[in-house]
Parts: sequence; structure tokens; C-alpha cells
Amino acid sequence: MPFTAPSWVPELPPIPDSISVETFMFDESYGRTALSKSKAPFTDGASGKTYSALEVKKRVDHLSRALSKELGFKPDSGSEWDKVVACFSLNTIDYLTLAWAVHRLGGLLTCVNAAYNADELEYQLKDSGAKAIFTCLPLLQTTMTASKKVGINKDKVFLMDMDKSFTGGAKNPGHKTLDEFVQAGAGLPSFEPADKKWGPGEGTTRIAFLCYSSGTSGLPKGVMIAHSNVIANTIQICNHESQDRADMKKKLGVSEYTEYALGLLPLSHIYGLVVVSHSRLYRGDGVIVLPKYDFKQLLQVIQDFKIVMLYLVPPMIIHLTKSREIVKQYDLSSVRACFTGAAPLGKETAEDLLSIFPTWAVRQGYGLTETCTVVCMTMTHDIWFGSSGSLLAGYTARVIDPDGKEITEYNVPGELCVKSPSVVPGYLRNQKANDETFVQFDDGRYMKTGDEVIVAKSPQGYEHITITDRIKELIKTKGHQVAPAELEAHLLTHPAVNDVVVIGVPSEREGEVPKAFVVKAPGSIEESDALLRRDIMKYVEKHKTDYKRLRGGVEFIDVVPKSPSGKILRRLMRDKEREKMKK
Ligand code: 4UW
Repeated sequence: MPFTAPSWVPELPPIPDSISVETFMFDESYGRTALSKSKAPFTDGASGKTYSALEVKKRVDHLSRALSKELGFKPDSGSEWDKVVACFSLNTIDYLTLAWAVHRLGGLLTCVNAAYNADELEYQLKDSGAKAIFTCLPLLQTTMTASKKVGINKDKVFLMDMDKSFTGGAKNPGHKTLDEFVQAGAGLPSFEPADKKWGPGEGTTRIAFLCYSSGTSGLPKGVMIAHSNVIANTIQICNHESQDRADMKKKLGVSEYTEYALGLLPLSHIYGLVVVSHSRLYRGDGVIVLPKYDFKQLLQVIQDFKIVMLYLVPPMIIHLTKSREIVKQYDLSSVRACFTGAAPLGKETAEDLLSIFPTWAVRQGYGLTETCTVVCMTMTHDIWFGSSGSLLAGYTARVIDPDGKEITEYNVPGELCVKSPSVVPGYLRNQKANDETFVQFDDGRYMKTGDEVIVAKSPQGYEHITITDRIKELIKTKGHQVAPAELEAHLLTHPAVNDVVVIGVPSEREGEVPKAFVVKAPGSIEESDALLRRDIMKYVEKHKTDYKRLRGGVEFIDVVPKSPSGKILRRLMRDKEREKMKK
């Protein structure tokens, strides 16, 4: 028997499958009433600038009219692949205004990690076929370098508006801005949103977002996220939390209740995009947007806006626990829950956090880009440190051993495979990865997560999923993905590197960091190991973004262990490294 959501989780309501995310968020006939009554959807944490839900709706409409004129995108013709817009920006209050305007036109938004350098941005622009880019002043130079290389003209590079405290006094050298489009759009003719012409089920194949993930192996791949995937997970998350919300209303003696959530995590990443933004706005909550991680500003903003729900990744929680003296200077009593995910949160760290903030609920969620986020999460009434909580309604999960045999017992580790309306249709142009990742079981199509888990009962008596290890070739550093294959391919272009394997090694602050094991090219023997090591690290530093640096170091080895078919035995290297670290 597969595992499913526990009995306390309400049954999942039907998932609308013939509308866009934008319609779902604004159209009250889909049960979406809270957005218009809610707190302002997005507020800039630095300047306090904000728009009401009605204003956001208008901005989406006007922006889509102006973009249609500017880019020639017609809502009633062409596929989403003819209407790809890239967003390479730090978080702003208009990130989703842009996404929803593109959806109105029947296009898709490819979300680019704002930490990327020009080479990495170029790869995604080319792979996604983006026709235009929205960026922000701090990232303009990087954008121009990449856009030139892929042939996107300067006049198709636009700017998101951002508070001047984040732009470092830089001036706009003449790019059109999102605000200017909104203003211009007010005077342009209106049109029917693209999804008005969609047939039943079309929302399951029409793509809303293209985010990048390396999946279980290889280079970063475009994950095609359908409109219905975002809608499904948004409903699944809110459904999971409905008891919590009802308890809160009862405790406060109110019939309506909305709160502020922290929008610090990148909106370009699935955690920020779905969990922090879409699911909060659907609930009627407001998101306080911060473009950058500045510890003191973060504490100030929590205090000023009386934020109730924190969304963080484990390194940020460790930062909190190690900064007791600073933290004490702020009033953080508004916080009710601190949510963490994207990488494991140690039980000790959770306990440390609680020792400082005994009233906070420390909750964990687990999910992937490919499941369009949350698979399971802990709830206030069922917290178990170390576990990632119970499956959301609509999920079925199977745990399999390396031979594909199903494990049904508790506490026996195996690979987690999941089925859910939020599981994406697949990777862009990558049949091999699709065949390996999305597999058929008797009862339907499952995603093999590449994560090792155990299922066990929580002290409260509900089935929980605990992530015990990672089977796939992925390094998670500060919540960001690093694909070992990407670093290996790059390192092989270094003249002194004959062969290489990259693995993640544990790091207290970052969770994991990449480490390279290098087989030297014969000619490089002359150079001292220390010099060569530094040179190789610099080679990554120069060409890759900061979080991909070889912070775990470089070690020289004689041979990279490989299977008879030539596959790198990465796990062997990792196990050896773990043994070494224990000593
Ligand atoms: N514990 C251990 C975890 C955990 C984890 C993810 O970059 P992606 O594709 O996606 C994410 C998603 C983060 C996320 C999902 C649901 C949720 O509730 C939440 O927040 C609270 C965050 O990071 O990377 C997916 C991979 O990241 C690892 C795991 O290996 C997974 O396959 N991962 N969450 N709680 N590991």
C-alpha cells in the first residue's frame, strides 16, 4: 500500500485544470476571495511601498497590454514557447505582477537565480528561448553581458523598479521600466486573457514557469511547471494548514484572520515562488519583500511589520541561533511560526532556536522544484524535530529499495517516489532525464525524488517522512542547488585537470559545500600541489557564481572510481569522505 496523508488532513477539493495561475489568483469564482480582502499582497520591506490587491490586479492588466504591444505577444495565438520572458531580478513587489501579466498573454516566465553570473544567465536565456528580460539595476551589467551573447537586443532588456537603498545610487541608462509599462498600458485596448480559450485539462499541459533544477543527475534542466501544478500545490498547502488556521481564529476569537509572511527567500526559486508567495496570497496573507539577506535589516523588518510567519533555510536559522545578543535587541514576539526547508534542519538547531524563542513553532517542509514544491510538512499540532512532516492531501508516496522493490515497513530507508497533481509534466527537451525521473507504477505516474527517506509514526501518532540521505547527484549549499556535473565539466577544461569528481561535504554554516577530487594532468606534476589547488579553486571562482565555489577544497587523487560502464561512483567518494571526517 502506498503512503497517503493522515486522517486529520481534509480531503483535497477539486483542482481547476483549465485556467491560468493568474485567473486562479484573482477570479473569485474559483474560490479565490481572500486576495481582494487580504492584507496588501506585497510590501517592500525597505521602503514600505505597497499596492492593494485591487491595484495589483490593475497593474497586471495594464502591464499585459503594454507587453503585448512591446513584444508582439498575442493572447489568442501562439504557444507559451513563443512568449517566453525571463526574470533575472532580486525580489521586488512586482515579481508576480510580471509573472501574472505574462500568463494573461499566454506566455511563460523563466525565473533565473539572481545570484547567477553572466555565463550562467546566458545558459538559461538560450535554453529557454527567452525573448525579453526583466532585471533590476544591481544586475543590469551582468544582464547586458549575457543578453548580448544570446542576441537579445538592449531594447528588450527592461527594469523592475526597486527601492534606492538596494540600487546603490545606480542610474537607469535608459531601459524601459515595469512601472512605465503599467502606466502606458492603462491607455491601451484591453483583451481577453489567453486562458479564456483553453479547453478542459489544458492547464495541465500549458506551462506557467520554467525553473531550473539539475534533478537526479547532470546539468541544470528546465523544469516545465504547468499552471495546474502551481494551482494544485497552492490548494494543497492551504488545505494542509486549514486546521491550524481555524485553531488560530478560535484562539483570537475572530472570523477572518490574515497575517504577514517574510518574503526574503528568492522568488526565482520554487520555495519562494509557490510556498512563500502564491500560497500566502491565496490565503489572503501579505508578503513583506526583501531583496537581500541582511541580518539586522531582517530583524528590523520582522519587528516593524509584526511578521507572523518566517520562511527561512537552515543556514539562516543557524545564524539566528548563533546571534543571541543581537537578536535580543529586537522585539520578535509577533512571530508564531518559523518554517524551514530546502535542506535538512538538524534537531539540535531546532532545539537551539526554541531555547531562544520558546513560543515559536519550528516547522519543516520538504519538496522539490519537480513536485512544484511541498510534498510534506509538519504542522503546529504535530511537530517532530528532524522529520519533514506528513504528506499533503493529493499525494501518494512509495518508498523503493535499489532494486525497485517497494518498502512498506516503517523505519526502513529507501528512495521516495511521489504522485500528485503538482508533479510537473517534465524537463524541457530531455527525454532521457524524463524517462529516468518520471516512472509508471500500477496506479499512475510517479516522480523518483532521488532522496532517501524513512516513514515512521510521530509521537502524536501520524505518519511522517524523514529525509535520511540524498541518493542523487545534488549538492545543496545555503538552499541553492549545485550540480556536481556542471562543476566537473568546467574543471575538465582546466589544463591541469585530467579527471575529476565533485561531491558535497558537510559544512556547519552552509549545510554542504562542493569539494573536488582531481586527477592531475601529467604535465602539471611540476607545479606545487598548494599552488595548483589554489589555481583550480580560482578557476571556479572566476567562472561560476559565489555559492558554487569549491569551499570544501581540492584534493588530488590517482584515479576517479568508476563503474564498468564509466559512471562516476560518487557515492563511494562521499562515503569515504564521511569516514575520514568521523576520524
Ligand atoms: N530536508 C532535506 C528538507 C528538504 C530537503 C528539500 O531546489 P529544489 O528543487 O527544491 C527545494 C524545495 C524546497 C522546499 C520545498 C517544500 C517546502 O515546504 C519548503 O519549505 C519549507 C522548501 O529546495 O531541491 C530539492 C531537493 O532539496 C532537498 C532534497 O534533496 C530535494 O530533493 N530538500 N527540502 N526539508 N532535504
